[in-house]
Amino acid sequence: MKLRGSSYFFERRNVKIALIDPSFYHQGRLAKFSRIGYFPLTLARIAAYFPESCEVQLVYEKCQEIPFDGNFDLVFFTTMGSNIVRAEELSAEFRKRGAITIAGGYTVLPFMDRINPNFDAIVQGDAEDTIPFILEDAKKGPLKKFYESASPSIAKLPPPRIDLIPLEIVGNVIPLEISRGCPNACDFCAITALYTSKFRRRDENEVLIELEMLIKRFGKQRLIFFTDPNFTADLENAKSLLRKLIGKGVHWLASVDIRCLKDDEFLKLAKKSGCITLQIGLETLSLDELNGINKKFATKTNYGDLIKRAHSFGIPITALLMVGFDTDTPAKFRELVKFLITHKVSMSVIHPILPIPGTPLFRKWKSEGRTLPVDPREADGLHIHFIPKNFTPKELEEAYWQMNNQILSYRSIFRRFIGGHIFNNPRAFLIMFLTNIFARKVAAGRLPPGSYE
Ligand code: B12
Ligand code: SF4
Repeated sequence: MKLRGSSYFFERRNVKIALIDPSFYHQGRLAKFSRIGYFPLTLARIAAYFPESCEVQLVYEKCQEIPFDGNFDLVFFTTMGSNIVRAEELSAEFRKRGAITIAGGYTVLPFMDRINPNFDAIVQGDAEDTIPFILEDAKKGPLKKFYESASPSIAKLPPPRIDLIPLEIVGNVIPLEISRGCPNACDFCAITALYTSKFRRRDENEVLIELEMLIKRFGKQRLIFFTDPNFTADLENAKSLLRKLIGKGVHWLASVDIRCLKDDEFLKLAKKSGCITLQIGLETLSLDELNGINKKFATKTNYGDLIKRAHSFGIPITALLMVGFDTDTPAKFRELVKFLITHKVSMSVIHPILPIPGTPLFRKWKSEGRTLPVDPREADGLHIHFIPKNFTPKELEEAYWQMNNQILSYRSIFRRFIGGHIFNNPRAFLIMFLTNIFARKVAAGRLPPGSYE
């Protein structure tokens, strides 16, 4: 018999660990996919922090069954959005079977009070400087209830355990991490809540070695997505990396800060090194609103001109936008759709504003009495958790879906892809065209954007 919280299981080899990325409930049912298109790095990265004496299994519930009878000693859950609810259910099941359960990831902070009793321990922040302490404590006795990362240096990291990722569930896009955090600290951003404005970078050589590992395991045909919140937070280093990617035959996408579009050298390097799209947080067309959310740097740019510039260098743009600003109205939404079509923006990912606990925006709206209680099942980036100014929450939600449908209508897609700009990089624009077709399916099912197979 195993004694929970005792040193028993660490005295033998083959301590059994499950690292689980739970699925999420969608319209009352657990979402299941054949593959994960946008494959997260999280579990493979965390797995690297367990010693050889541990037998580690990664479980991606969106595609795999949960091995309830795996006789695990420790079960770790990563959380993002609404999957926290499923993590709680799974934790209860594993606890019944005698395992110790630990939750971490982006959604623990917003739901701390609720989830506290449902896991043996909760981790806020990175795995690098928390897993070793958890393992140490597990050897001695019960875990502490709460572990908090001090966001350590990530210059040198052990290689992620991509060997543990089952190949058959990996979609077309695979992750590579260059940095963590973002110096910009926009008022609404989850990254600001987790890391404040602390920005950390990995050693370039290590990144290149990891890239070779990815190519070896997954092949060159898949797109590399840089998981960085802001790939160009350090523009010179980003350029240095791109120089080294040239000639490797890879294709990639990344989230960047709009100011990089002013830099000719960056745009040339991006095209030459295989960029398929740059995802840019435009958020809104209103300069006042950009100032209000502390994204002042974006007010000093002209979105239309910079998108045109990117196109002239053969770089398709993915616009990341939010709805629910105080000055938003149905007329403003029509203006936004018109802007995206006129400027032939290849792809748009839109979310209602999410007041995330820990952000300045959340604090402001809470003090104004505008935040609404959040059912964690609806923390999926698609529901409204605040009182908008010119809409009721329900009206805003409907306007949001209507806008998605307009942008992803065949008419809009064709208008955005017809034009001379596509000849500057036909392959990249073709991939983006096809992504719109996949995104139509995702939006028709009212799934979170990016839920590609
Ligand atoms: C890939 C990705 C997705 C993919 C795949 C998700 C999946 N699990 O299959 C898709 C596109 C489906 C997705 C969906 C969503 N996502 Co997402 N996603 C990402 C992205 C780009 C990369 C994640 C990654 O691989 N990071 C690299 C790894 C190494 O870092 P990490 O995950 O942060 O993990 C480290 C630490 O956080 C920690 N850690 C994490 N989990 C655990 C667990 C334990 C036990 C421990 C100890 C440590 C630990 O240790 C790791 C190493 O140190 C991030 C942005 C980012 N830069 O992180 C957004 C991000 C995490 N997503 C975000 C959001 C908002 C969402 C959505 C809610 C909205 C949406 N986009 O539609 C949905 C959620 C869907 C739902 N059902 O509810 C936000 C997080 C906000 C929040 N508070 O939850 C982020 C930060 C994007 C952003 N800038 O706003 N996402
Ligand atoms: S630039 Fe992007 S990643 Fe950086 S703080 Fe602002 S929204 Fe977050």
